[in-house]
Amino acid sequence: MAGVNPKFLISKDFSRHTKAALDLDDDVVLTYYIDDSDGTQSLADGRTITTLPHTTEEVRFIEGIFDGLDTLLAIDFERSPTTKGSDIDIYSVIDSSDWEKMI
Ligand SMILES: [Ca+2]
Ligand SMILES: [Ca+2]
Repeated sequence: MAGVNPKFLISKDFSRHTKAALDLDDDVVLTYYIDDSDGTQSLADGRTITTLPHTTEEVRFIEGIFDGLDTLLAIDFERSPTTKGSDIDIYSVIDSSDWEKMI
């Protein structure tokens, strides 16, 4: 906590600002999509990826993370059945068209 002025943490302006930010977040819903495709598909940014379906355990693990975040944060997380309109897309990628550039 070195360098943090305690007055800053309890100032009225600061708590008002925090409250305003939280009120704003009350309305925010982030949707996530868990991909289930086996094969090759194109992403919006032009990359081609090869994916495997997520296992039941992986899906439960991912849902658990978002459920935990939902409880902790004012933001709500909802699972989307399709990639269209989802804010976060999750793929189980085994190959990507731009991976060779990183080697
Ligand atoms: Ca929440
Ligand atoms: Ca999406």
